[in-house]
Amino acid sequence: MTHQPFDAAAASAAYNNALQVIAAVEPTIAGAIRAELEDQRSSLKLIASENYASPATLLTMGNWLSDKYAEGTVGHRFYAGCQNVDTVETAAAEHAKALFGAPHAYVQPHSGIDANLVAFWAILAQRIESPALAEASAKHVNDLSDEDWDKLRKALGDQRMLGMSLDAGGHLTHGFRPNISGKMFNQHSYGTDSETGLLDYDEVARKAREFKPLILIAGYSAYPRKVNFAKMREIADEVGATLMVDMAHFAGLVAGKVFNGDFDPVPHAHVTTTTTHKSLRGPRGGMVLCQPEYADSVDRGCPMVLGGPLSQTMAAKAVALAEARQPSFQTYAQAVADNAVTLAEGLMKRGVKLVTDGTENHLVLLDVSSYGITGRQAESALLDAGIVTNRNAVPRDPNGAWYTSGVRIGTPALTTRGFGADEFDKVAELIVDVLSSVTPTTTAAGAASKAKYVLADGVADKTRAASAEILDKHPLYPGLVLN
Ligand code: DSN
Repeated sequence: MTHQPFDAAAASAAYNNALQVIAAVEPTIAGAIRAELEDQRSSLKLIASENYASPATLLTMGNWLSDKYAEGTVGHRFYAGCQNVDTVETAAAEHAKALFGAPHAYVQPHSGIDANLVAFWAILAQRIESPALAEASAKHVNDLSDEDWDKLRKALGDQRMLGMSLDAGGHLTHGFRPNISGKMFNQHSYGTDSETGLLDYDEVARKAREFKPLILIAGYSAYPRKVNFAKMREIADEVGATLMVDMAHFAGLVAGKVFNGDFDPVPHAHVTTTTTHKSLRGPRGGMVLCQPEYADSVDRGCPMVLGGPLSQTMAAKAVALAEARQPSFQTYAQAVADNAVTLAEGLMKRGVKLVTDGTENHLVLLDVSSYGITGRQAESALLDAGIVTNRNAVPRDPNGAWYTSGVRIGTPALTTRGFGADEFDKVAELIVDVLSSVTPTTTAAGAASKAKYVLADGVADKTRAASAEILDKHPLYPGLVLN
């Protein structure tokens, strides 16, 4: 049982009463909330970045803390009457520091992108030697003149960032064009070895020496292996870069001590960012942890790049982080990693090609090209059968980022439901049954479609029935009953 324990009778009463209050005003929304619980209960949720937060965490977000403005930091707000927000923000930051052994925690970011933006600006403010930036960062952001901003933009023009390429599993916010980070920074990427699919630290070091980045960024959203952050720090130190780690995907494995020593980013990175809702199993939001020399700049996140903090979400972060500090979270995190290995082995023994031929974290990346289909067709066919995943590019993907040749699958959510080795082996079998039953449709010109397909008759129903059998044995929020 890896659910966070909760009082099912109290949670049922709370949700039934809340839904009654909501339905009296807008029944459509009460209906959608009910339907979402039903959908989540009845599908195999394998999206690597999703999880199920506890009722305590979820309930903490629905209250009057939401109504308070609190721009600024604890004890230094731009609004009066923030004493309770101060309590909430302090509790969340203290839990984060204790859980991750971080010298400083900033819990205001609303999302992972926001956390990364806060980190980028903090690093720029701390590191840029340009007189324009030094002058600008010595002032409070509200005191910058138009002329200061002009100089600042010019000073920022050629700042360099080295991060993992998107198709190797890096993230959009690590300097890629569609994101602001790709406009703020001149970005170069390191990839993975073309044979093994593994991160090649010698290549990272070579590129770092050549490119001399201001920021070396580590972290990923689709790389199925752990990263040696001690090595990454050595590389950063050699070239004078700031090491920033985005641990959004694997924060739960760090919190649960599955990743420790060289593989724990927090003691090695100057700045570590994360989301709180993935493997960490908290509310939807972000967070920045950093070494003391970055703390003042990080704390300027609001109003530098963030709107007023979401006090109700900071409160929920405190609750979820308190949960993650309990020994049971370590059991959960280890089960997430063990289940990923079972899933990987279950898929490989049935003939599926996995990027890196395995996993060391919470996710596996399937290369579905041997089935003659794209990632998009695989994702859609699996969804038809009640298996929720997402398509993802594989390294050097010939089908690009839209159709892709891969499907990314993660274990955090179903492990929360209590799935273990037997269940994940069965999940592997169901996935392979579906993938083997998909045929791309052919266009009028005789080419295979990259999006359309036919799933053999009966496969979706058979898979849904088999899934329902396992899901029924591992109910989501056991004992929580809606009227
Ligand atoms: N959207 C998240 C994911 O699915 O990995 C990262 O931003």
